[in-house]
Formats: sequence, structure tokens, C-alpha cells
Amino acid sequence: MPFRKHYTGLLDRYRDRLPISEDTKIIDLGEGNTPLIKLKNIPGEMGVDAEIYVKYEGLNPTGSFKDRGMCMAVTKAVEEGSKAIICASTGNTSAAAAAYAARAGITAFVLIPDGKIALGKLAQAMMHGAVVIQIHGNFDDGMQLVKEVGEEAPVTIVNSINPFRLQGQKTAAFEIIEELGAAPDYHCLPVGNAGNISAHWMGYVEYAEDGIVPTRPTMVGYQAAGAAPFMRGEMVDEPETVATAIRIGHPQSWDKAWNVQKESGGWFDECTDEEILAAQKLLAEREGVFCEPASATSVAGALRDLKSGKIPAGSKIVCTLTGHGLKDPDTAIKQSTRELITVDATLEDVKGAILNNM
Ligand code: AN7
Repeated sequence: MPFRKHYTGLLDRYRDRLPISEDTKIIDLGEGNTPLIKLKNIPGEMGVDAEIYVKYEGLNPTGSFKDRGMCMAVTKAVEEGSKAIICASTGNTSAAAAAYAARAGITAFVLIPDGKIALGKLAQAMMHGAVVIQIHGNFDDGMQLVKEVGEEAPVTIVNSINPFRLQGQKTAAFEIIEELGAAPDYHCLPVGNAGNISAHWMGYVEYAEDGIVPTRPTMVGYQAAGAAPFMRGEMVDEPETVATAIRIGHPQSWDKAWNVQKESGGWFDECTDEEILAAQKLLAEREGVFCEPASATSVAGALRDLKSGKIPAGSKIVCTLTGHGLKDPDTAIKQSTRELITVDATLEDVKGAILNNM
């Protein structure tokens, strides 16, 4: 049996489609190549007729899709001689920046909203040795500050306003097309800064323009109701949602994402926190897939649009699950309805607990 070649990450895999040369020293952690999992139980139980796949981006090295863009951005920062990177973050970008900076041997500065990032993400940034600056403000305040600091200090900004980020992230669309043998009919994503939906579209357009596949999907972006500037048609100053990853009111890729909507014939919609958490739980309980709340927004929205017929029956749909459920253990435990059973360490008690719960 021939062994599979050592996988060396998406920059190596998609070298020809990314802004790197033969001489570029790649900073990788084996990111990308994430599972595309077909939902087996939920469609039938929810009474929707569709082929739904989830792209489980939580299985990237730091547990979110941000690794796709961060390996690219840090590779280029190092190539250009940068010794430090900086980002504002709702959590996942800071985790990815911290890890790739550690890998590259440079410094990561991360600005996070005080008390509003999930515990796992904070643990990652700290553990990888980033300089963590908590601000009394939200993501949008942090983003503004990072832009200002970037003008004055010798640091490379690695938020998605760094064009290399979207280049890396477009590879998710390549992987999906290669696995399905075609573009899906619909691609649903959670939207915060709207970088990811823009990056996916770039990838789909690239493969279609190169004649690799004939079609492109309709792109659908779902926001949390308390942080839904694309639904309001204007920026939101006090965004609020349980899905802290997408607690963003001033999306940086505003124009890009409206273009995606127009060019793909798609739309934006919003999901309540209750709908988001219900979808997160449904995926965990019925499919064995644990994603963080923000990620579940894509599935919450897709199921609703399938039920209403806005997404037609029989469609092939990909939902991006942007981050791993372990990122936010607090929210998971809080909404878990399973009781913890505590008994004495005896055969009798353990048997009793099993028989009572068969
Ligand atoms: C799990 O980490 O903005 O629409 O600073 O972590 O491309 O912003 C995170 C965003 C969706 C939204 N799902 O993606 C950050 C940050 C998860 C996320 C999004 C984020 P974009």
C-alpha cells in the first residue's frame, strides 16, 4: 500500500494560485484540508429535502478558518522582513496570529475586547506567547486602533484588511470544489467582518474563470441579529450576541461582501441567539459535530431558508463551520441540557445510573 504524502499545508498545495514564489519560506502548521461532512440525520428530522455538507474549519491547527489566511499573511510578513504582527480580534484571529507568530519566531500583538472573547481563544493567545492587550471597547474599537497604530509602529496588520489573508482563505472554496467535483448550489457562511464570504467567492470565481468548473454557488451570509449591519444597511455601533466571534458592527469588507451578494445572486439574513444556539446543539447532538456558536449561524440560516423554500428543495448546500466548539466551553456547558450524574464509585451505583438512563 503506498503511503500518503506528508501534507504540508495549503500554501504548498496551492502554491500556483497564491502570491508566493519558489524562494518564499513558507510558515505552515498543516492548515487546510479540512473535512467536508455530509449531514445524515438533521435534514430528515427537520423535514428538509437537501444535500447539506458542513466544511468543518474547526479542525484547522488553531481550531478555526483563520489559519488559512494567517499562514499566508505571516509568510508574507516574514518574507518582507517584518518582526511583529498586530491584529484586533474577537478571538480566533488572535489565536491564529499568536500561533503563526510563534512558529515564525516573531512577536504578535493582539487587541481583544475586555471580557468578551471565549475562554479557549484567550488561552491560545496567552499560551502561544502573544502580547495580549485587552481594551475597554469592542472589536470595532480595536480595529480602528490597530489601523492607527499600523501607521506609526513597525508592525504588520494581519486582520483581513491585509489582502494576503483573503488569498489564503479562498483555498477553502478550492477544496470544496475538488471534493464535490463541482461547486455547490448554495454556500452559507456566518458573517462578521465579511472577509471570509469575500474570500470564498474569490476562490469560486477563480476556479470558474479558469474553466475548472462551469458554475459558481449562490452565496448566503447570515449574521447574528444583534450584530447585523448587512441587514440594517448601515454600521451598528453596539453589536451584541452570544456568538462573540461575530460580535462586529463595522465590517471591514463591507463593499466586497455586497459585491459577492450581487454577483452571486445571494442574500444576507440574520439569526437570533436562540436560533444560533439551537443549531449548535443540533449539530452536536444529532451529527456529532461540535462547532462554536458563530459557526452554527450558517446552519441555522440554511435550515430556515430551506424550510421557507427560499433555498429550493433538492439543492446541494455547503455550510462553513468556521470554528471549533471547544473554543467556547462556557457557552456550551451553559446550554447543555444533559444532567451530570454523580454516584458513588460502586458497581451497583454505576449500573443503577445506566439502567435509569437507557
Ligand atoms: C468562528 O477573530 O473577526 O466574516 O477577530 O471567528 O470573515 O469576519 C472572527 C470572525 C465567523 C466571521 N466565525 O468571519 C476575529 C474575527 C468565526 C469567527 C467569523 C469569525 P468574517
